[in-house]
Amino acid sequence: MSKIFKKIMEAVEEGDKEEVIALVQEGLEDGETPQSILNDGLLEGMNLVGEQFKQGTIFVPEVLMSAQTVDAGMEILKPLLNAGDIKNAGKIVFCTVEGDLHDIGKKLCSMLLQGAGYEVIDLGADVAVDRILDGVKVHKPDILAMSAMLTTTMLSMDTAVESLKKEGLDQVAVMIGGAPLSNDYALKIGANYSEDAVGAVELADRLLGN
Ligand code: B12
Repeated sequence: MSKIFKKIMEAVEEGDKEEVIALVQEGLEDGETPQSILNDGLLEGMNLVGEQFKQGTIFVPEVLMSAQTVDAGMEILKPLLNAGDIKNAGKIVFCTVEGDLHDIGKKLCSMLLQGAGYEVIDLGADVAVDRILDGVKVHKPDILAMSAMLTTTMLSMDTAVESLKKEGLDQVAVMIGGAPLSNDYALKIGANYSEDAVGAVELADRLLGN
């Protein structure tokens, strides 16, 4: 592995935002691709952090600092990952569901979807079902995308899909994702699932026939 990726992973682990920003820029100057800086540097770093969190060797404040470094790195990469395509593939309203603050996965999916020509309206994290319905009414998207990272919060996706039906808004396709979700759960609630950001683009393309 290139040295720069290892340095980025370490800086993410240490929650050192300034260092991550400097290293991402250095990587780009050295000719590394935005995709590899994202996957082999920032997200690999976040994986390490996730492992340590799981083992109980670090806690929420440290994870949050690391998450912020990934966010800062993604901000630099975003325009580069989006540069390829300007076609209008469709409109997507995206959110993380109520009670859930995890938004890195959502941001990453949004970035790649935008890169593939989708207009993404990001409602943010911790979004209640009422606000999701309002978002669908106001923006009239082709797809509603919802993210959840907690087994407790994913359950509100079912309520959201049911509420769309009740309000006669079920012409919108629904796609869901996040670590605790599965294809089985998606089928059960009448939604579509993909496990990662590349898959999110493929799924959106398939749903809209792009
Ligand atoms: C970062 C993080 C945090 C940060 C979040 C910061 C932020 N701004 O996002 C902070 C510190 C706030 C946090 C808090 C908590 N967290 Co947390 N967190 C994580 C961690 C380490 C990484 C998540 C992440 O960002 N991964 C990187 C991104 C890129 O991956 P991703 O989110 O999975 O997204 C990808 C796919 O899932 C998919 N995807 C995601 N969304 C969507 C949507 C669609 C439509 C599609 C198609 C695809 C898709 O595509 C993405 C890209 O490939 C995970 C551990 C882990 N390994 O996942 C725990 C984890 C999710 N957290 C966990 C827990 C328990 C918590 C807390 C309850 C801890 C506490 N005691 O307070 C709180 C809850 C706060 C809340 N109310 O939300 C647990 C969840 C357990 C469970 N099954 O419910 C995990 C799994 C850790 C663990 N092993 O215990 N956390």
